[in-house]
Amino acid sequence: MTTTTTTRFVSVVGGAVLGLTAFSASAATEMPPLPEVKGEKVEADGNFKIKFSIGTTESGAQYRGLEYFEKIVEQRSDGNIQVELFPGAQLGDDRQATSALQSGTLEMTMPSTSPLVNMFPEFAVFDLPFLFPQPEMADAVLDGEIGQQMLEDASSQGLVAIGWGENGYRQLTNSQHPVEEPADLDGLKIRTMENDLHLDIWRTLGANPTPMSFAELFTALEQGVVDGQENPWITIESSKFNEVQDYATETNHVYTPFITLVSARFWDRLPEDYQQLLRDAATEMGDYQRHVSRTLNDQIKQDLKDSGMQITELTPEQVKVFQDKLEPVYEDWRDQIGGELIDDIRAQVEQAQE
Ligand code: EAX
Repeated sequence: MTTTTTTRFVSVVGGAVLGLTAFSASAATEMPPLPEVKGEKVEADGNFKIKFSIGTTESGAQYRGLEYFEKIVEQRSDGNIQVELFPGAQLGDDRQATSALQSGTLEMTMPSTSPLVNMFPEFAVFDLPFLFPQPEMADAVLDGEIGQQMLEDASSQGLVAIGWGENGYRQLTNSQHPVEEPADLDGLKIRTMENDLHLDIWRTLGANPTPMSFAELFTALEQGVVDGQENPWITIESSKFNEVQDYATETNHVYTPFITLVSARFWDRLPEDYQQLLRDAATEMGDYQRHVSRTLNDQIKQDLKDSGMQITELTPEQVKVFQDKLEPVYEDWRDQIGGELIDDIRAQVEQAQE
């Protein structure tokens, strides 16, 4: 490990790593320590088991968040609720896991909002390009009234929505050549999430997009079924997309939230005090998981470079070319998403910018 990486790593997790002596080359993905569990034990009747499934792998920030959730829930329920984690889409991708919650065969999952837009059309607002210039602006919206209302709205159709997390800012990768401007996308086959607005974005930019579930993505990239995809740095690394993608562009084109969902069938069997415990744990998981994701973001970008990926960092002028080209997408989607919601969020973002 180089000195710079060591310094960066130590600065990320502070004194907690000083006791460790050896680092492997992948030490950069070592996670910050899990925080202590705060709060009293919750007394209630019954024993419960939660299977919690996610699409991203064990080495991502999302999984680290789940480990904290597990620790909080198991400790504070005094072991009466046991949480078992299933990363890497082994129990299904975002959509499959969500429908397993609806049928009651799985208790929890934490998908990106984007593949759920067919169930909850207002989620499409988070697919609008360049909506949140800073992650804290997404926090303000998600943790404020709008996000709260959305959790309530999404607590229907056999689901209970209890919190937000972050997948993060999405970056473009591909196997063909560096991309610096929309013209470089001409003809590139880009996998998108199963989401019409994302398809529209990549079509508008001149690429040839195709929707596909996350679970199929690595193989599709490896076999050249698609040339590229887009996901946050941490997801690119934890899914090893860099092994089959030589080029990346730091586009930051969309900020994707994760939403924490519980099966309503399971929820209805829980004593109220345990329901509240899950809500509290989901909030703490969300805060911690955002923290992990943000602390590791730059470091992981550097790791990807070190591993040989050619990363194009765009100047503000270059970003503006993408933004301008995508401005029509706002008009096209305005009525479908709800103009008022878009205006509210944009107003909140502007306020936060001042
Ligand atoms: O569970 O499909 C994707 O690109 C997402 O990152 C997925 O929600 C991860």
